[in-house]
Amino acid sequence: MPLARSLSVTSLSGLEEWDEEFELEDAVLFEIAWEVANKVGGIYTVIQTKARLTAEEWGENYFLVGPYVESNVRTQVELIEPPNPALKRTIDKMNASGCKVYFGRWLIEGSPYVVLIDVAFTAWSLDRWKSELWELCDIGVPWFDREANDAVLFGFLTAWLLGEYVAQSEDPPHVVAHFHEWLAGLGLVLCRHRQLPVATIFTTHATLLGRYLCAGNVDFYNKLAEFNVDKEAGDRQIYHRYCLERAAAHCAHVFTTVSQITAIEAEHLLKRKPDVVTPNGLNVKKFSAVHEFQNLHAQSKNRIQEFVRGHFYGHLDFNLDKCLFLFIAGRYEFSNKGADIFLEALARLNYLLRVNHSDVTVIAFFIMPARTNNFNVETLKGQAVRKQLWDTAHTVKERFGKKLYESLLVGQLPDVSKMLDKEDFTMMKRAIFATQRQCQPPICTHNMLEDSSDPILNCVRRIGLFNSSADRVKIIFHPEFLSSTSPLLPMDYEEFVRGCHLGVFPSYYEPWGYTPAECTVMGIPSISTNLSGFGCFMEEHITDPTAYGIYILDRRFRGVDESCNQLTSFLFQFCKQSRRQRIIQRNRTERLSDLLDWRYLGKYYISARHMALAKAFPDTYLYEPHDPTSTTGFRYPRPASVPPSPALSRHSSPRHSEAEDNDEDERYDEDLEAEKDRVNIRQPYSMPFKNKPSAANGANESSD
Ligand code: G6P
Ligand code: 1S3
Repeated sequence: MPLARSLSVTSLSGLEEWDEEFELEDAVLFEIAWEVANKVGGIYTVIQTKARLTAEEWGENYFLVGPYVESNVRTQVELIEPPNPALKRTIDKMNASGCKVYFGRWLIEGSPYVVLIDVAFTAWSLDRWKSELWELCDIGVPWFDREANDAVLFGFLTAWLLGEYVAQSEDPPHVVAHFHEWLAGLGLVLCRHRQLPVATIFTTHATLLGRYLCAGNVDFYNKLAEFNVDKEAGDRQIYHRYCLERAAAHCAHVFTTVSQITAIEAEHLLKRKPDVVTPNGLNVKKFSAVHEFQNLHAQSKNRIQEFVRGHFYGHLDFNLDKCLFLFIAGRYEFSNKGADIFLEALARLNYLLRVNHSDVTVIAFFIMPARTNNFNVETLKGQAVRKQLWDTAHTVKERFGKKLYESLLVGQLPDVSKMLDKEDFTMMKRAIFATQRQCQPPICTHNMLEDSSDPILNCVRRIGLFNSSADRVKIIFHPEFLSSTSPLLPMDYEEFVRGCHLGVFPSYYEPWGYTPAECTVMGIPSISTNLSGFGCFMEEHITDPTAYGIYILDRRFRGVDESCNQLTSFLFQFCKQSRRQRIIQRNRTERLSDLLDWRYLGKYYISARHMALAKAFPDTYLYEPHDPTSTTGFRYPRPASVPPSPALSRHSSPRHSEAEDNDEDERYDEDLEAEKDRVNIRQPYSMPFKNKPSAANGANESSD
C-alpha cells in the first residue's frame, strides 16, 4: 500500500550542517501567494507566522507578493515608498503601463515588505493573457471560473514583476521566487518559459484533485495509484486548474509540500515527487512563568462558562464545574474535516455517559463558517437573560451591602431576617420568571440560510442530540469565525481555544492541519488523525503521543465505523480524567510546542531555498543533499512521570484528599509534576536535532 512507504525528507537530523555555508548577501527572496495580507485559509497562517523568521534571515531583501484587497490594506498594511531602487523602478514602470502595484510594510511580526497587485485593475488584459496561455501550453480557462481568472491575472502580473525587477537591477542579484499553491503557480510557469534568471520553488498545501476526490465518496488513499487524473479532473470541471497546478509543480526547480502524506498524494496526482517536505510551524510564545498558560486556560474557560450560562438559561441542570468543552473549527468541509464522524462519536459518547451515570457534561462547539443571516433571536435572548440575572444579583447585593453598612455604623449587628425586603424578593422572582423557557437551548447560534440542507444540522437531526436535559452531550454550532467584538461570545479564536479542554479534528483530508498544532502550542490536548500531516508528524516524533495529549485517530487502516468507535473511546477516556490529570496532561502537551516552532521547522524552507539557488545558479551555489535514506530523527521519549490513565494515576502528595477539585492540592501536584518533567525532558530549541540516549526513555516512569 503506498502509504506504508516512508519518504524521509523530514528526517530531523543534519539540517544544520547542510545550511551553514550559504552566503545570501546578493540574493533576494520573493514569496508569492494569494493569501499574502489576505486571509482565506491556512496558507495565510503559514506566511504570516513564518514572516518574522524569514525577515530575520533575509532582512531588506525579502518581499512578499500578494493581491491588493482594499479592506485588508486599510487594516494591515502601511503603504510606503520602496527603499530598494530596482524595485521602485520596477513598480513605477508597471504602474506607468496600466497596472496598479502598491508597496508597503505588512504590520505583523517581522514587518516584512509587501508588494500588492490590484488584479482587477488589469482585467482588461485577461482575454489577451488567456489566449497567450492557450498558445503557450494549451490550457484553456473558462470565462465563468472567477478564481482561475484571478490566477491568470495574478500569474502574468507576478511574472511581469519578476522579469522587470531583473531587468531593472544593474548588477542582477540571485533571485529566489517561492510560489504557494495553484492560484500563484502560473507566475512560476511563465518565469521558466521566459527563461528568467530566477530560482523557483513551488509549494502545494493541498492538491486540487485530492481535495475534490476526498469530498466525494471515494476510497482515496487505497486508490491513489489508480486514479486516471485527467479524467477525474475533467469530470469535476477543474481540468484547467489542475493543469495550472501540475505545470507549476513540474516547472519548479524545487517542489515542496507540507507533509509526508501529501508528498505521496502529490507524487500520484501531480506526478512529481516533492524534493523537500516543508512542515508548517507556528510562532511559539513562551511564558516566563510555567503556569501562565494554565492560568489563561482558567480565565478563558470562565468566559466560555458565562456564555454557556446564557445559552442554556432555564436548562442549567448540569454542573458547570464538571463540564468539558470540546471543539472542532475550520473550513466548512463536512466530511473532509471529520465533522461527520465527530457528530456520530458524540452520539455514542452521549449513550456511554448516560448508561454509566456520569456526572460529566460535554459541550461540543462547531466553529465552521456557513452562509447565515446573523445571530438568531433565541441565542441573543439567552445572553440578555443572563445579563439581567447578573444585574439583578448585583442590585440586590448593593442594597444588602448598604443596609449592612448602616447597621454597623450605629454599632449593631444586622438583623439578618430584615436584610432582604419585599422589593428585593419581587425583583429576584421577576428575574427568575424571565429564565423560563418553552424550547430547548438552540443548537445553532445563527439563522442559517440553507438550514434544511445544512450537513451539520441534518446530522444533528438524525442522531437526535437536541440539547435536552437528559443528554450528557450538548451541541453548539457557531457558523461564523469567532471575534472579540461579537455580542454573543466576545472572544477571539486564541482565547477560545485556551478555554476549551480538547480540540477534535478527525479529518479525512488534511495536508497539514493547523488547528491541532495551535492547540498544542497553547497546551490544549487534541485529537487528529493519521491521515493528517500534523498527526503523522507527531506520530513520527513522539514515542507515546497519547501521553502528551496528542490523540491520533486511525483513519487509514480502519473503516469509518471502527474509527468512530476509536474516537468515541478517546472521548470517553478523556471524560473520565480527573481535573488533576487534565492539568498534568496540559503541561505535557505544552511541552511539545518547541517541536512546532518555526525556529526549528523553518529549516526546511531554508533548505528548499538553498536547493533552488544551487539548481538555478550552479556556478555560485553548491548544495550538498543529506542522505535521503536517513530516518534517524528525534523522538520525544515517554513522559517520565505518572501516566495519564485514570486507573494508574496516583496522588503524589500525602496532602491530597478526595477533593480532586481543590486547586491548592492540584497546584502542588502540578508543580511537582512540572518540575520532574522539566528536569527530565525540557531542552533548548536545538534539542530536536540530537538523538537522546534511549536510557532516558521512561527510566523514571515509576519514580513517583
Ligand atoms: C488551570 C488552573 C487551575 C484550574 C484548572 C482547571 O490549571 O491553573 O486553577 O483549576 O485550570 O482545569 P480544568 O481542566 O478543570 O478546566
Ligand atoms: C490547506 O488549508 P486547508 O485547511 O484547506 O493549507 C494549510 C496550510 O498549509 C494546511 O494546514 C491545511 O491542511 C490545508 O487544508
